[in-house]
Amino acid sequence: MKKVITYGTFDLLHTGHINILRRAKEYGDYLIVAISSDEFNAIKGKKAYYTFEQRKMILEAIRYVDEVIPEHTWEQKVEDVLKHEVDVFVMGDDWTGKFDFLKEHCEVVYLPRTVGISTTKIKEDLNAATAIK
Ligand code: C2G
Repeated sequence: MKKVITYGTFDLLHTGHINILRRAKEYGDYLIVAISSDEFNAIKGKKAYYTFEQRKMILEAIRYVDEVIPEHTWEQKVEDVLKHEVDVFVMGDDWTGKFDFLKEHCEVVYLPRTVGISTTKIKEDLNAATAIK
């Protein structure tokens, strides 16, 4: 069984997230998603709208996702790849090069981001719409 892993916050789930999850799954038979904990999001300078538990529940409902694990630190990736016997690590290309150190343990793939959508844009558009009312 070929195992794939990807990492992220996945807040306010949108088609950009779905695209990368679908494409990541195409690299194998089993997709693990490591979702950033609320505490790790704070380290990333992010404040998710949904809690870790809510984001985990939403991702577990996606057909491409086989397992959801927590992401607590930047450093856990090598341990995760070894522990879960991962063959392929996939991330959006905004991260190109940042995780090349994993190449000694697994294949590293950076996929093009979906243009025009992001959790930040969703929040900004909603705030703007509310302001107009
Ligand atoms: N993504 C995408 N297209 C978008 C938005 C996001 O392909 N329009 C991808 C990102 O490149 C990332 C994944 O969706 O691979 C999750 O995005 P975020 O939830 O923003 O995750 P991020 O904050 O990049 O966290 O250790 C890695 C970090 O946890 C990644």
